Amino acid sequence: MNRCQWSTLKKAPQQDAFPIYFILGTQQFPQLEKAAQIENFLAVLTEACQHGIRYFQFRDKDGSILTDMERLDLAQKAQAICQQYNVIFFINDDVEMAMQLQADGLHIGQTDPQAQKVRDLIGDNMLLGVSAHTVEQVQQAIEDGADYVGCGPIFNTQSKVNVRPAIGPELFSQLQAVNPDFPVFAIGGIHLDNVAQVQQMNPDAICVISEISASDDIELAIQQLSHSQNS
Ligand code: TZP
Ligand code: MG
Repeated sequence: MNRCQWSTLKKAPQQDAFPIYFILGTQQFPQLEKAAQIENFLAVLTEACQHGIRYFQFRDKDGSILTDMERLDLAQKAQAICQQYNVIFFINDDVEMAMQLQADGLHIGQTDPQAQKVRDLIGDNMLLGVSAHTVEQVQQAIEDGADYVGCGPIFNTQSKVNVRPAIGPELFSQLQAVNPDFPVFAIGGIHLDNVAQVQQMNPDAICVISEISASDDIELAIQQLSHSQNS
């Protein structure tokens, strides 16, 4: 799979379902032992893929107890699952791992090397996502060759270490307005009880960790995250 095949990640206006971008690492299961964390990770990812997520980001950090070898092995397994279900596979932060696995994409934050440098390293065939929190950061990401920006946290969240304050729907709209043709994904604190507000902002994808990873009914969670209840 290469970047040309995903030439636009922009949601078409007539498309009724919001694409779901699921992010997961073993640190989401801190109450379990390592082997059970891995087992749970794979089971949750498989179920999420079966029920129609569009994107997956492998984000094993922030307290993960895996060794580097175990992390690489798990990333490979996650990639194979994504390939089976035609889910676009991203790696968080790790340029080397993304290149080694030939992932569909890489996602970086503002504390990682600048997107332009990363784009030079990964070449033109890999998708590049960048976290952006201000109008300037969105402009810079576009200039640097990003394929989408992830903007948030929209609401408060416990799922990230050193998380920034919530940006709320108003700033999100300003970030979308930087370039109406550029894909802007919403992330952070999005749950079934507030997703209607997010859907009203018309993001190009809805990104979640805990609403899927901690769900008792992953199928229902994905259905409700992706479909507006008013439509
Ligand atoms: N980046 C900004 S907020 C966040 C990340 C990785 C965490 C999102 O997790 P949740 O559980 O969907 O709030
Ligand atoms: Mg990062």
